[in-house]
Amino acid sequence: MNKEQFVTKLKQLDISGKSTIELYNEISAFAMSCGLNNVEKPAIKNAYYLSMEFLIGRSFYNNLMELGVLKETKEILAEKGIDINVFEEIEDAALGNGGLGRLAACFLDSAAGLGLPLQGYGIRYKYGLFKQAIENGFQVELPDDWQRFGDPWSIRRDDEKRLIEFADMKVYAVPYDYPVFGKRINRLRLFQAEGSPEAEKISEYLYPADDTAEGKILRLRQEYFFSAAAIRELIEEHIKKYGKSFEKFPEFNVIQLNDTHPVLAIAEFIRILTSEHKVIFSDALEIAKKTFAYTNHTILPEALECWNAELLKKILPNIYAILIKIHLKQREEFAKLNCTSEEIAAMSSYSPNGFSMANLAVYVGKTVNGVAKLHTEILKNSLFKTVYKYYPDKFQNKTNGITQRRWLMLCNNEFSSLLDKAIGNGWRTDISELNKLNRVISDYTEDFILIKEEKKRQLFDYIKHQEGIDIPQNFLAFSQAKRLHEYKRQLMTAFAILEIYNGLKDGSIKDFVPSVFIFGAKSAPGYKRAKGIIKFINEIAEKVNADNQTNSLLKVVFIRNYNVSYAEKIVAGTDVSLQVSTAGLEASGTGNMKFMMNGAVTCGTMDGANIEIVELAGRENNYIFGAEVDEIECLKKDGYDPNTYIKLHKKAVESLIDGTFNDDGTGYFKELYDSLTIGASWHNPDNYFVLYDLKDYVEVLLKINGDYKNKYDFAVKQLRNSANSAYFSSDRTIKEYAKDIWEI
Ligand code: 26Q
Repeated sequence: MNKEQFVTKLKQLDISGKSTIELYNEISAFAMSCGLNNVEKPAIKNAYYLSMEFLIGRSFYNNLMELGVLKETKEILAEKGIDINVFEEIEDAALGNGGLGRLAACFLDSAAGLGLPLQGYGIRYKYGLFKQAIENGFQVELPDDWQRFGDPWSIRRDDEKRLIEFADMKVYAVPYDYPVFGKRINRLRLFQAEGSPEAEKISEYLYPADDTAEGKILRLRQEYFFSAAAIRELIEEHIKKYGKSFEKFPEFNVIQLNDTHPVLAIAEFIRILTSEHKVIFSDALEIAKKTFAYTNHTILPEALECWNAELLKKILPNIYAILIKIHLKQREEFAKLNCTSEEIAAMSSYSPNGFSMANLAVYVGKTVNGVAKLHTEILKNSLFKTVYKYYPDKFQNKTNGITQRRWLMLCNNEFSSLLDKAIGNGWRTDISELNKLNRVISDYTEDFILIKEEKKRQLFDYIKHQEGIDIPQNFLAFSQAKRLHEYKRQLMTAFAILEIYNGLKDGSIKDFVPSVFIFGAKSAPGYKRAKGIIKFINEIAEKVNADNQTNSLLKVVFIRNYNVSYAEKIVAGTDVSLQVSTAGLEASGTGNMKFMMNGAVTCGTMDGANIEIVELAGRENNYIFGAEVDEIECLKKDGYDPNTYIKLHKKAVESLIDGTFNDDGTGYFKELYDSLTIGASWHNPDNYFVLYDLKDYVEVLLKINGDYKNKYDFAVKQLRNSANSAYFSSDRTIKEYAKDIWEI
């Protein structure tokens, strides 16, 4: 970055009569041109991150920070009478649903920050994840037209567009390049589909479901579209530099598949090598086996993609043919290993159900990784048990991480400054130095209490402004912010709140410290139960907040349109992070890490990365409750009857059906009740053990409430969490990928 040049330009900027959006575009353009001044030479070996989602959030503040001019920009604008916060009007680029997409964005940030050559490939959706409105307590989806603010952080590359062919149409993939600033400048290349109105549909919408493997043609087209564009480009680049020596391809390229969504890239790679460059099939497959690596992000069966054979044959006949060939080769290989027919069936990428993208990825992938210790163990011992038996060396763990630049430095300047004072500013470039805080916690606890209060005040002010709900400053803040899903158990939190509310009303709960429960969550538009849960929480919020007998003690807020920018405020202003998924089902979680780093305690189950959080920060500094994986397994085996537990929570649970709350005749609440008590054709009653864990949950929430009376000791626990959070920096995660998988 040429800082002087930027500062001069900014000082000369004439602001008169310009709208915020115009200023945003001009300042961003200055930063782009100065930031791109000295792009270094491409690396010899690059890692490529193929992902359907990049949940970037707002680029403006982050990029100015990475370019080292955020402070100057703030000052220069202030001189001109502009508060830098006006740019919060520019909405996020939400080209992702949740954890998987945000992880991709954190990884790009960390790689650039560390100077590692990691390049991203994805789709430039015209509309990102829907904007969420709440009408009468119900979620309503509105289109997210993020480009209406302009897109000054990208460069369109018409000269590098490529043609992608389906059986029934041809589509141009036009690249848009987003520089990722850091110690080196990497590139996120997002493809936009063009050529005809049908073609344009391919990159029109982000799939808003984060769980269902619906066999939708459009989804198939999206997956192939960007995977094929990326692969074609990489092969052409290789030929340009090294000729047709494809056996050398893995020396210069490694391709990380972000879940199964880009797995067709494997077939496309083999297709191009065999049909366009006359490489023999088995050689092409061997090269692919050295090039691709696969990350799994979920074990939920409904999220494991399986492509229907007829559909593939129709839309992508050449890819279909390659997939069949891979499958035959695979069977040969398994037979040589003397696998039983059950084992072959378990590992096979083709079955009467269709083509299993996960089985293809683990077969071809040189490595397979889970995203937290427990999750990787589950992959080895359950989901991919058979593969693990025959190919144990493929399996690795790579516990997720988050970038401390966005999730601490940018969102919590106040705490960051305190850290500078307490341990020096070395942690800003080497996050492992955060551990030093452990030695001086008692010297800075009082300061930290004040900072937490300030961040809480900022959050509550924002909530007041956005949601119109007043939360007094002294309230203890609990937050559950994540996608709405049954396994994440927001419903269990809703019941726990009702238990507390009822206890306050009947006087059985005494000496209660005023508390607020903050929810942020979007439901997939077609996910009825999740939508029912949102309505239920909003009904509870309305009742509880309006009750003058209790509302000086208890409040509930369901924030609208939870997104990256809102998250930045929530993680900094929260005391207690709620991470209460059914044990075994949350692959990792990354929100848990953001809260931890900002000094919140975790109230959670032994699931995903929570386990590693308490390992590092101490179980005594967090609040763990509920059934662990083994216990859940036993319950499933021995038969679990939720009706024996309902008795303990009759009033709360029956409020779904006894007229306490109103779902406007949608039937949502009755359906939720039935899901707990009688189950449905596709699952047992209370499939996620909400009622089983509820009693412990309420107890632990009350314990936290009691502990908070000693503010000092509570703040020490919070600081212990932050002081031990360096491990959850995505810098650490990326270094592990670079060393153990990518060899860059
Ligand atoms: C599949 C088929 C059809 C349509 C959509 C999908 C689909 C889309 C998104 C399936 C899964 C996803 C996203 C999954 C996801 O976000 N998983 C989360 O990944 C995080 C990063 O590793 C983890 O921290 C979370 O625990 C995990 O839930």
